[in-house]
Amino acid sequence: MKLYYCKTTNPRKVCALAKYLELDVEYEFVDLFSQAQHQPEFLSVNPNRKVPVLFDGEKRIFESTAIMAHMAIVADSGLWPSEAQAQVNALQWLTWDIAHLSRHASTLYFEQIIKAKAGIGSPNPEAIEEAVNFFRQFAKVLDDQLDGQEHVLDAGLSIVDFGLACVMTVAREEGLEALPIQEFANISQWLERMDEIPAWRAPWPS
Ligand SMILES: N[C@@H](CCC(=O)N[C@@H](CS)C(=O)NCC(=O)O)C(=O)O
Repeated sequence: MKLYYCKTTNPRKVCALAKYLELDVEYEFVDLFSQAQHQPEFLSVNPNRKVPVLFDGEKRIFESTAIMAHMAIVADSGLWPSEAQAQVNALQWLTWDIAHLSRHASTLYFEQIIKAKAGIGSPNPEAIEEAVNFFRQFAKVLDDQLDGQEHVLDAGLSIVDFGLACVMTVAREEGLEALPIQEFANISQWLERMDEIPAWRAPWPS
C-alpha cells in the first residue's frame, strides 16, 4: 500500500489506523503548505487535490473514511463491523461526523490554526461564532452517545472512534481553545482513552 499524507487532520486518522493495524505502508509526504496538491503531477494521484489518498495494488481510494474502512477490512481487524446493520450504524456516525461535528470543528481549526500557519489572513469572528454554536449542538449528541460506554459503537473500538476523535484531538494538541470540548465530560474522557492508544498519540511515520 502507498499512502499520500500530510501532517494535518484527515491524514492523521488514517496514519494512526495504519500504525495501529501494523500495515505495511509506503508513505509519501505531500507538502500542502507548498501547494504540492496543486502541481500537475498530483492530479493523477488525486484529482480532488487533497490528501489522504491510498493506493492498494490497482485500487485508488480517496476520502479518509473510505481509506480507514479499506484498511480495517484488509487487516481483518474487526474495526469495521462485519454485520450489515452494524455497518449501517457505523456509516451513520461517520457521515454525521463529516457533515456536522468535524465539519464545524474543522472550521474553527481552519480559522484559528491553519490561517495563521499558512499566512492567509486573520480569523473571521462570525465564522467562529457560528461554528462554536453548531459544534455545541452536535457535540451534545456525541456526548449522550458516549454516556455509559467507552466507544462510539457499543461493540467496542472501531474506525468510528478514529474518525470522530480526529479533529478534536488535533485541536487539543494544538491548544485550540475556541473548541469547547471541556463542556462535554463524556467526550473529554473518551479523548483521554483514545490518547492511551500509542498509535493514536503518535500517528506519524518516522
Ligand atoms: N473529505 C476528505 C477531506 C480531505 C481534505 O480536506 N484534506 C486536506 C488536508 S486535512 C487537504 O488535502 N487540503 C488541501 C487543499 O484543500 O488544498 C477526507 O476525509 O479525506
